[in-house]
Amino acid sequence: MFRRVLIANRGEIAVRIIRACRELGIASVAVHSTADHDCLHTSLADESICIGPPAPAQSYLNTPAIIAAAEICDAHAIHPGYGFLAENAKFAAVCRDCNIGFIGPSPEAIALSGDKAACRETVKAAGVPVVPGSEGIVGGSKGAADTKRAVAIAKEIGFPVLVKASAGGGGKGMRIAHNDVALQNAVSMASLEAQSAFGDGGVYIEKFVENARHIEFQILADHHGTTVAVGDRECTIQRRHQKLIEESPAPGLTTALRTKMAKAAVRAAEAIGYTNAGTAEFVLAPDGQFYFIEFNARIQVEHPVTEEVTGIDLVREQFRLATGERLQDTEVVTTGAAIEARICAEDPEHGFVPTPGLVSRCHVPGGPGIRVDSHLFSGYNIPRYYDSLIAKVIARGRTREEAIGRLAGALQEFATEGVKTTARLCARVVKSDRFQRGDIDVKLLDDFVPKGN
Ligand code: MV4
Repeated sequence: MFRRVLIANRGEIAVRIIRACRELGIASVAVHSTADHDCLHTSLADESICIGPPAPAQSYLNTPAIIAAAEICDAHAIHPGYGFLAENAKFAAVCRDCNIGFIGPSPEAIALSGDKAACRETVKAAGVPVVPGSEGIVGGSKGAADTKRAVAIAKEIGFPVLVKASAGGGGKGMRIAHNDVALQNAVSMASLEAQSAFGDGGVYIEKFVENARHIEFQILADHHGTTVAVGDRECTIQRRHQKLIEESPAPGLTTALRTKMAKAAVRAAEAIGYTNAGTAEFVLAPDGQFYFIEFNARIQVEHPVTEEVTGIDLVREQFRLATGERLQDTEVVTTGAAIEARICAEDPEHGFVPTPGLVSRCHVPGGPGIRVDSHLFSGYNIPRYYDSLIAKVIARGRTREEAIGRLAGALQEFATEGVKTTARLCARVVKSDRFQRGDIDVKLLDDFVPKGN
């Protein structure tokens, strides 16, 4: 096992990884921006190194600074967490060239899963259903996007269609179009947007699957050809592509459907040449048809719900797999149900504006079946530079009902003095009849988000 690992991240995921290091007997090295000097990851790690001013590009995205920090402290590997450098193929390649382990997939697998249009073709060729749409991109990568071709494809598959950025993912730069004129506009605009946001204007087309649910499968893959799906997650409750509530197992799936989707997820990962922990994302149509949409080459925010129902420590598995160890639990058993609510420092009453600032006092819930993954502490000053996620409250139960009851209670308890959060909003959602019935769709949130937001 690695003796010393650098964590190229901050917040709750950095804390989560430090805890895994501690259990495995790995010395942990935090890196932090000047704004994060007093953060929990900075103080919990065995060592910490300041890597620059708070702008992400000057600290947590600064490859030379992070590699230098790893060299200085003699770290044998880097764990990127999620976001920042986690799905940056170049960064993974630099680690390889510097003989520093990268806790994640190969640069090649990252590059392929990051090219959403190419990934779609690769996975489709392996026999996994994808949404009807364009073969590869409809241009935009070099020169203008081909609006005529987009219209021709839409004619074949029928409106409405989605225009997606090939370098995007997670709904970033996604546009819906209901007719020819709107589609031409959407394709041009999406391509220009993608060019400025990702430096790559490639866009592709998919039929818009109406009233779809977002279901994903956690994958673990070793370097010896074994790939397993270790449970599914329901992630449909999102606002502007930010998930609010996730759970495992996804309610309402038959065993037959779950098995079929798990096999498709494994096949997708194998086609990509994936190793380590990753996630295959699907949309599930109301008629029971499912379609692969993209593959995420990282540990995800919502990984704890899978850990709670499988008993697998996914971050520990990431370390084990990165050292070349074989997968052990190839027959994964899941028990009970787990639900996660993301608590963000945002004000739902005012358009979800971020609410950085001092948390003068706080109370974090506990009790049977409650887990809180967080970097929050009394006196924490939430910096304004980063993502607003401050805590994940995860409830486990023998049944979904028990998990819901526990989560509702825990969210009710959660308190931060000085900053507004999304905790109460999440409590209202999980206590609702619709959520309790498992009647989950993309519109469910509309009933809970205050008007005008
Ligand atoms: C879709 C879709 C329907 N049809 N793609 C993409 C990113 C992820 N956040 C959800 N995504 C979706 N992609 C096709 N071809 C439906 C979703 C989707 C969704 C989109 C917007 C807001 C909430 C959503 C919840 C579930 C699924």
